[in-house]
Amino acid sequence: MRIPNTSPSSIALFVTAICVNGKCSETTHSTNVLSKHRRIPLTEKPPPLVHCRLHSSYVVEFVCKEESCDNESPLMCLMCRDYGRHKGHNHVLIEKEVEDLREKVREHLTELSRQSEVVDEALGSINQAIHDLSPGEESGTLEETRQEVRNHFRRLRSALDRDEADAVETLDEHARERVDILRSAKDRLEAASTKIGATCHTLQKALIMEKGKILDRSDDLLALAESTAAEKTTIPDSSQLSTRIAFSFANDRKLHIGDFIDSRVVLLGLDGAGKTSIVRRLKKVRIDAVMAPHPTIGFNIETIHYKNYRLTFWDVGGLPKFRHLWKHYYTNTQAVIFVIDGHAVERFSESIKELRKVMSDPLVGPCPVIVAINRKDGSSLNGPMDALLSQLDALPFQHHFHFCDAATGSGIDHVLDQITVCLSRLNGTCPV
Ligand SMILES: Nc1nc2c(ncn2[C@@H]2O[C@H](COP(=O)(O)OP(=O)(O)O)[C@@H](O)[C@H]2O)c(=O)[nH]1
Ligand SMILES: [Mg+2]
Repeated sequence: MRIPNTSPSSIALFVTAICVNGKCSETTHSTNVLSKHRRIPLTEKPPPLVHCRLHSSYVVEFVCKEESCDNESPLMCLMCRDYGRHKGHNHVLIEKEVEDLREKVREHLTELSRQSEVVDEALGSINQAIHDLSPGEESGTLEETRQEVRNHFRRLRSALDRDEADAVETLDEHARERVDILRSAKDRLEAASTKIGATCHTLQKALIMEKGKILDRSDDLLALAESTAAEKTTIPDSSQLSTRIAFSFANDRKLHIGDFIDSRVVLLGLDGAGKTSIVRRLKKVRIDAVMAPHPTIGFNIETIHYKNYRLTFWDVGGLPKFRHLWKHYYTNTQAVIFVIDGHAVERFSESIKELRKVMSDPLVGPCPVIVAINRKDGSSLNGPMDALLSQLDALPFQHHFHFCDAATGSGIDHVLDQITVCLSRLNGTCPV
């Protein structure tokens, strides 16, 4: 039990009760000294009184509200208010000020606890999102989305497998029809051959007959010879006997079998860039990696069949003294392949200069230009190669570029595919 200090301004004397069931306090307050004291529960115990720092026997009762007040503390006792540093200052009761402040603190607390709930909720959501997006988790949206992506590709693969099977079936069907036609032609020719053989045999025997006998049979023999000779024996032409099959694909990936389209492709580029080697590779001629450099004088011509194209490649000499002749080759051509040696860094700018000249010549017309960067697979780009690609990008003419390597053959198919895609666009035919 404790009796708090009281100031002279206090009106009541308070005693706090700390015994749990109150018995102790009742006993204590039954004495003469304390019987007049009022008892209140500990929870209602008033806060300790604050004493004025300047007038220690006075309790702080007011708070200064004077805007221009420059006193160290706004707390005022009666002495401060009536005679001291806060004399004449606006002021309010300390209880009111404290209550206002408590109200504000309560409001802040309410707001902060609301914010805390929001933050906790956000933290929960972040944790859930991290879990859902973390690779390796068995459940969660990443795993679900992965599954959808895999399903997408599974569907594409099975659609592609179906299209491939259909395309091969179409090809087999075409081959079967061709074989049927060839077999009937073969049957007809074999029948004709048998008949010709029999007739020849009869005529040969007639040659050694006695005079009377051959004359007796003269009408029969001549009629047989004439009728056999008159029989039509249709010999298949070379197109029927050609075993190359021209094919293309429609947008829906259906295989179409038709005729070959003839196209001319010109290979240009500096001497030593690899033009002749690329043509040899296209022709599937074995290339020795150590083939000695051998500048082309004039040009080489090679024809290859690819999909539904019969492509005639004009491999033109690239030495400086021949470059003024290039225009005679690219006039009216269907495609240009400009070859750059991907290792000859010191010749990149010369290559770009020549490429720019070709592409800006109106004689090239709408023909597609494919830039083949030879001796390079594109996997290890370095500074000069980056710079070359930027220069190619900056050219104000449409072109396509591919990395290739004539020595190993890598990337050559892409160049070929690009040619046929460009030619199909140009011809308005099915893309291949
Ligand atoms: N290692 C390597 N050497 C190549 C490649 N392409 C061409 N060469 C060599 O480079 C030299 C010049 O090639 P060539 O085809 O004659 O160049 P062209 O003047 O443009 O026709 C030859 O010695 C070729 O063997 C390639 O992709 N890799
Ligand atoms: Mg050459």
